[in-house]
Amino acid sequence: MDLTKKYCVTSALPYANGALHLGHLAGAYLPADIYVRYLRGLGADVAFICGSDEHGAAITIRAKKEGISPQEIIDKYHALNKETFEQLGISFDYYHRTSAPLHHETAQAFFLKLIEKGGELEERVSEQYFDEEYQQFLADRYIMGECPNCGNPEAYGDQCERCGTTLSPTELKHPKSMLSGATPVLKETSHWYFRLDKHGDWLREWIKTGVLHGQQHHDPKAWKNHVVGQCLSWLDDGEGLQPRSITRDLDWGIPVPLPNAEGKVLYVWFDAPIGYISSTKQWASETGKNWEDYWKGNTDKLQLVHFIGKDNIVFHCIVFPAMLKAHGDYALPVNVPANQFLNFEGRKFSKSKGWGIEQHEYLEEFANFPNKEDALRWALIRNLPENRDADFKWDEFVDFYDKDLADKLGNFINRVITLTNSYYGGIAPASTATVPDNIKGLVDSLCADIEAYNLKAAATTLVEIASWGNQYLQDTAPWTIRKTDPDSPVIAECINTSLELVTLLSLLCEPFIPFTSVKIRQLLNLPKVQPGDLAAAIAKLKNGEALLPTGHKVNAPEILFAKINDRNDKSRLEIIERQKAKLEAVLKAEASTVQSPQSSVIPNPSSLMPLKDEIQYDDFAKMDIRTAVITAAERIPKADKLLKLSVDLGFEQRTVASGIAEHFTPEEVVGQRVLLLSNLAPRKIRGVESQGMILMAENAEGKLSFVQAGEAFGPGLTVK
Ligand code: B3M
Ligand code: ZN
Repeated sequence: MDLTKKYCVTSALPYANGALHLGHLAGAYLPADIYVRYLRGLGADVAFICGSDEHGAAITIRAKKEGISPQEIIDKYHALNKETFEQLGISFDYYHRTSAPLHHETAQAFFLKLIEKGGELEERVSEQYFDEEYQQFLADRYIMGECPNCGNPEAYGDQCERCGTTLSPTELKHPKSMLSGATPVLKETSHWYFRLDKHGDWLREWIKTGVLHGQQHHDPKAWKNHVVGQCLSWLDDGEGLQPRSITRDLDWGIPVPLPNAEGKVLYVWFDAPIGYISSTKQWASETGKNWEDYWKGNTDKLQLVHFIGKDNIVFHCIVFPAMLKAHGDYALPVNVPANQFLNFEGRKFSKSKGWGIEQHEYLEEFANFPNKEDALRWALIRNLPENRDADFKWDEFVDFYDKDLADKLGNFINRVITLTNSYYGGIAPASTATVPDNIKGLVDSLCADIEAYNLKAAATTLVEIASWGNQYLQDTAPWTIRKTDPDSPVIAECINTSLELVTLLSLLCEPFIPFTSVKIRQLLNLPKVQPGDLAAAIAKLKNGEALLPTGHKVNAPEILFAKINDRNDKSRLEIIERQKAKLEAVLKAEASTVQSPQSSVIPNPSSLMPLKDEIQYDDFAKMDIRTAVITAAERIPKADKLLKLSVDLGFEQRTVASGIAEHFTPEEVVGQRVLLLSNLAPRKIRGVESQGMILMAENAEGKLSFVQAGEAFGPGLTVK
């Protein structure tokens, strides 16, 4: 790590229209906190920046639903998210908010600079849906209609949540305004477009090779494969980069700072990333720093890193860098280590279905759980979705806590402090002991893993060091030597070596489980870890110097982690069992709704498709439905909901893009017998020419299953 450079580390600005769940924590916040705490431990000059994203249609829709103002919505959730992050030890240097005047000024100045540069923004007139009752143009999310690809009647104007197809409002069939419910009319309006299409060449080279202006800007091999893959498929997608509209007709957002822009605001995804800059400005103004040192300058002076979830990759690797480059004054990110998604007990987090737990709910429901913050941090760290989706399970939460924290780390530390007190009255005996060489190697690999954003691997190494300590004590067995030779120097050597390891662990664990680091430092009678302490310790390891001064007196021992699975005290396990019981209740309710249609609980009508309008036999006769078999399947980059299927019709092969990727893996569907609507006009979906549609049945909870003919029916047969 080059400590002569400054570091600006950002985490995605969460929308202030709802609480955050554990998946958000594992995605963009906890990884960033680990990385920044490590940097601080090295003594780096780092700014850790975040804040609330407070504009956009989603907030106004939430406000309308709750019958309160958008300002009340953002005030509520800005405060909740800010406080919850603090309680969980996510140590931002500043948590700002995009409704702040400073951000409005910063975003407007950014916009005007692009106007002034010329050629970066252009005004275009287009037809947009207008709600005549509300006398308001409709943002994409305010329009709902039938998806032209999969028939979902509740597709939004920008995307179909069912098949994942990106849509534009005019593609929806039977569009309805979500404000009045009426059919909207198309009306001319003008908006400003960012000429993203002019940036494709340098972006492609920058993403592929790390080269910018002919210089090596960053190491492209240091970027995660799935990030580069998504960017390149987006850049190389048939349509390539298009000019992007960056203003909206909305009454909530940052006014467009131009005389002829009455009633228009900056598009939320234009202003939000600029929120990183305004948050840094606010922090710098309160700390006497120069904000430009953290946003301007080449990579031998400044390292800019964005931590995000995978759904924000395009905005952070393509759109925002293009905006920064177009503006001309700003640095570009040297890495965007986006995480994949965390699922919860095998399913997606879903507040409406009661599946999952929000950060603040965890803190409330685990209020009496010892080490609740680090228990959660550790469980998430050991299962971070760094390169593929991961799944949070309560049983694993218990295992990681009991096996890693209680049995290995806590047990080792407790034995060392206890032995130091009982053998030497708490005073480290004279000895030349230092950290063993093999441990130095583990420290190097732990640091290298953090610097490469392999945080899960780094955490595993931390446990390995504690395990080595336990084994070392067991093998040396000072308690046995003491019986016959109480003054043996081996005992002093062993205790001191172990104290050195405990001191080292108090430093190495700080980025991961900071609350525990404080406790270990108390047991060692040392101050909390300070910026630069890790670097100083690593230097001592290299020079073969001891971390603890001879004669240092430790405090009395205290158990750090009482096991959850404790037959003498079920209280901690009961808290976990209550969480699992909540999920069992959700599953039971679902099962009773689906299995007994005559049940008193009528399935949510919007999830059981209402009957469509009556048709004639001739309408049905136009469809040519055939039996078929899926012979191959693969994911489509950048389209989480789609699978690309090869389908055997018996007399020919077809390719179909099917919106089932959230329900089935490619492996699960190969060999599946299906029914194919075989004469549906071919359609290009995310670069795939889709030739037909696989028929699926959907239950009350949105789960899909294949519709198929009997076993004996091979491919190519006609369905009548
Ligand atoms: N608020 C989307 C999200 O919360 C958006 C991130 C903005 S980062 C500049 O995932
Ligand atoms: Zn669809």
